[in-house]
Amino acid sequence: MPNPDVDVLIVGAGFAGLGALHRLRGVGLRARVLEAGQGVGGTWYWNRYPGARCDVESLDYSYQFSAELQQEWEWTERYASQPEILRYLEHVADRFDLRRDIRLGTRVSAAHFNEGENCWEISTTAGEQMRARWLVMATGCLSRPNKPVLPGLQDFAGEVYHTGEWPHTEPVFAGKRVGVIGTGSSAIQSIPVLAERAAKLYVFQRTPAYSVPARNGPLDPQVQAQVKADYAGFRAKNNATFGAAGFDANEACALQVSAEERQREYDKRWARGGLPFMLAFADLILHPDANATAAEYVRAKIRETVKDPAVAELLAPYHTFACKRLCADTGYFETFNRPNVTLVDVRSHAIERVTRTAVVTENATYELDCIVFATGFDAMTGALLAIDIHGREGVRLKDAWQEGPKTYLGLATAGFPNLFTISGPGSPSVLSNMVPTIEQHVGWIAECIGYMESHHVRMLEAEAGAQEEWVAHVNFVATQTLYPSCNSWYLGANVPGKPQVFMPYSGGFPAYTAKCNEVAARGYAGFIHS
Ligand code: NA7
Repeated sequence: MPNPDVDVLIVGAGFAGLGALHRLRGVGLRARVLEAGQGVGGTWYWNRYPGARCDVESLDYSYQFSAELQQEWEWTERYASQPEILRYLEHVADRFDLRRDIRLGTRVSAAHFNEGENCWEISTTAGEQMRARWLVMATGCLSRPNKPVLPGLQDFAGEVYHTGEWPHTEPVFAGKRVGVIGTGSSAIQSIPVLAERAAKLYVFQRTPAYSVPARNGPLDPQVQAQVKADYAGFRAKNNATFGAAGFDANEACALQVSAEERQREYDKRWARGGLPFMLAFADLILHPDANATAAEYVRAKIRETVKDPAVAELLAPYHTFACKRLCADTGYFETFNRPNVTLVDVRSHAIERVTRTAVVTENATYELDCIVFATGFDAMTGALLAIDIHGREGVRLKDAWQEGPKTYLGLATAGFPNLFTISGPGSPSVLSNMVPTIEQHVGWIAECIGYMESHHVRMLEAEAGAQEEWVAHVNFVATQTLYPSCNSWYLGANVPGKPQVFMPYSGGFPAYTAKCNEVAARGYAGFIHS
């Protein structure tokens, strides 16, 4: 097969893949998307567990590439639910006629770079083969479920679910004893809903989470109209912030203000709800003493909310505030006041095994009809490394990243020509509002490929030296924060055996964007082209 089937092959049809297809068409390239799911939507296709919703506000968590789309789409809630976001992405696929270039139900199993012909040879699990000059991995940061290996799980006679692979037909929990394993964002969203549906709910907690009330509700039509009156201005303002979101950041440091003023700031943000709580003071993720003030505030709220003091104490987190991703909830802590909910501390007595009918910890047996794993994801690298990717000289990405992912700008990896990662490790990705940062990557990649095609460049590869410098910079910036101080999925610490490297870029979206723009303006400095 001398000619590639398409110019660009995109893996994944979530926010990133759909956006990439649209933008690449815009620069005149033939692109095709391969998507494992039976529908578009990526994260929002798979994570359809009860209570699933975004914790970034709807008006912010949406595409900005089309002014018409921004005006037409009406969000109904302050934080959009999973079904609403999925409807939005389906609408985008239809409105921009994307579906004709998307192959659903097609899982990519391997991608090998053919050096003789400067193209990627892609294989699917169904045994199909395709060739493309460029490969864009839009495989998501949180798309490879993390499933703990529990002895005996295969013998469990009840139902087993993972929040990230939720069935399309909603399971019936009425009258059943349900066990949720995990207390991260997915658990915190689903537990209040499951508690209402199930006869009995056991929550198996290893690490308590910091969570703030989301204060979700119908989106005020006046607020929506106001934003739409100057959507471009709203985007420009938000894109200039650290996290590319309309979070209002306080410039003051926590310990430079009086205890009363600190309390007022925290109270104000707690009442308003949502993740901007973590921007109450500029140094919360930089200084341990500042951090401790926010941590203590949340613990006090938990003690106020949860009636049983022993349960409240177990739910109170003691690790660094926000160094595992902060959660936003609707009635999470209140749920533990229900008579049908029991908190099980699996930190002091770990889960030992599963039997035909129960989860057995070191000190008790819990008879269950259903187990819900809310145990998160092999984040940021899991979906990429699940594909057998071979670069130049047959080097496997798995080997190149043996000590942790190494990229240039989170966009490209030395030794893997003509391959781009959207929201790859080393880019702001999960520390920012995903949709604008995805769009920044998609725009940069489309312009880059367009430029290379028009300059007849057949091969583009990150320089090893430029990559080393970027990796060192990403690590340095992370060490200036408290992020590396706890065993989060940002670090890969949630997956046994995974190398522990702080993966996202913590220098902020504006600094990152400026760097990407500078690299492009200098004729793609740090890349070798031939
Ligand atoms: P997270 O945030 O990774 O949470 C997973 C939870 O599962 C967390 O509480 C883990 O405890 C727990 N876990 C994982 N493995 C085990 C085992 N083996 N035993 C007991 N408990 C376990 O995933 P989510 O899906 O909630 O959220 C991911 C992101 O999606 C979120 O941050 C938002 O960005 C959206 P641990 O803390 O590791 O002790």
